[in-house]
Amino acid sequence: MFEFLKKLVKKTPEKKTSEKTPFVKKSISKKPKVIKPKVVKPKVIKPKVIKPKVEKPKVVKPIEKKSGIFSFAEKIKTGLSKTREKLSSQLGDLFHVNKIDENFYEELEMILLSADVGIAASSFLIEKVKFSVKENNISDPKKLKDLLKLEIAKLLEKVEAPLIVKNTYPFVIMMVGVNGTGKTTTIGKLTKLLIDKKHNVLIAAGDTFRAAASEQLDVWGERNKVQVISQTKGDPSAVIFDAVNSAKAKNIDIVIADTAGRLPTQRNLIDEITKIKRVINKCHNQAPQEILLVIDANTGQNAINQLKVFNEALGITGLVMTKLDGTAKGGVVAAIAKELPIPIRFIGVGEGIDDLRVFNAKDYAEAMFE
Ligand SMILES: Nc1nc2c(ncn2[C@@H]2O[C@H](COP(=O)(O)OP(=O)(O)O)[C@@H](O)[C@H]2O)c(=O)[nH]1
Ligand SMILES: [Mg+2]
Repeated sequence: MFEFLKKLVKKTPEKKTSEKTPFVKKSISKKPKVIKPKVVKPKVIKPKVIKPKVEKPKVVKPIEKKSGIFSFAEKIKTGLSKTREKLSSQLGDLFHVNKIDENFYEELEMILLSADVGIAASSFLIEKVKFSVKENNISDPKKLKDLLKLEIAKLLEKVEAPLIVKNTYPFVIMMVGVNGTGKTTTIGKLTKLLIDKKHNVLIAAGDTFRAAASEQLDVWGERNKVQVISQTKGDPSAVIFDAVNSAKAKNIDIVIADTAGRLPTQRNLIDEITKIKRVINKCHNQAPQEILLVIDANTGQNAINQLKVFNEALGITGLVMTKLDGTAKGGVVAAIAKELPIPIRFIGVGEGIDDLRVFNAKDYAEAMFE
């Protein structure tokens, strides 16, 4: 028995020791190597999971901003489509010519004149373009379009000065211009813009010469939910005087005064509107703070004459160029910028309440070309 047991005992430890040593040696040397990377791995994975979560909103924001800017510029582009279509087809033909020479410039000048840019502004722009072509060694006529666009934008910057409502309430805006240019319609659109800027507005129906003028203003008043002050067969100065005093009493920020555009003679018209200006000034020594001349873009070069006449009589502080949507004469703003640079505050691109835009030189130049 003992012999047998001894044999058994001897055999087992021999086997154990012989098996243990290689096993232990292997396990000690391998285990820490396996554990270390396991600890590191989850640290690498975690930030990978967080990153895409942070990136997602960053992608959404620029898309929103881009679409906003895009849609605004697009509206001006639509308004100027007739001018752009005409310029593009003519310039397209011209740019098929290979050489930039004197003939090329002469034709370019004719194209600018046809878009009512006017002689002074056209020759000014051609000189600028010629200079840039020499400076930059440009030989490809197609590159000229960008150059021209840039020079027009620079010229138009002279008349880019948006209307600022000064803190001298009531701020009185007097609308003047010849008959049919769009004074009454612009009052309706401008009221909307000012209401959107949180101003309260009162309208004075100062065109007592045309029977339907006051009814037309009532419609715009209702659309904008603002009061329109009028008198049947009243004196225009008296109507506007009442309106400014009423605005003072009611703490209303802005009074927009409509005026007649046609009287039996031009002298009568000028006499009446200069009288209105004096009367407004009696109500408030800083008013009218803004005298807006409304010009129909279809008038083309005659716009300069209208501007001269009204400016000499009243001192025009700003312009509204209307009906740009229906004309190819959109270049007239460049003529104004060159010949009598009075700020173009707004442009009218349609008959709707939202069809008045703040004038911006770069957007305008961009919208003039394809
Ligand atoms: N297409 C277009 N029509 C306009 C614009 N502004 C005014 N009109 C239209 O021109 C006409 C004369 O406008 P109105 O405001 O009565 O001119 P006012 O005599 O100067 O007061 C109306 O039929 C208006 O709808 C414009 O920007 N675009
Ligand atoms: Mg009118």
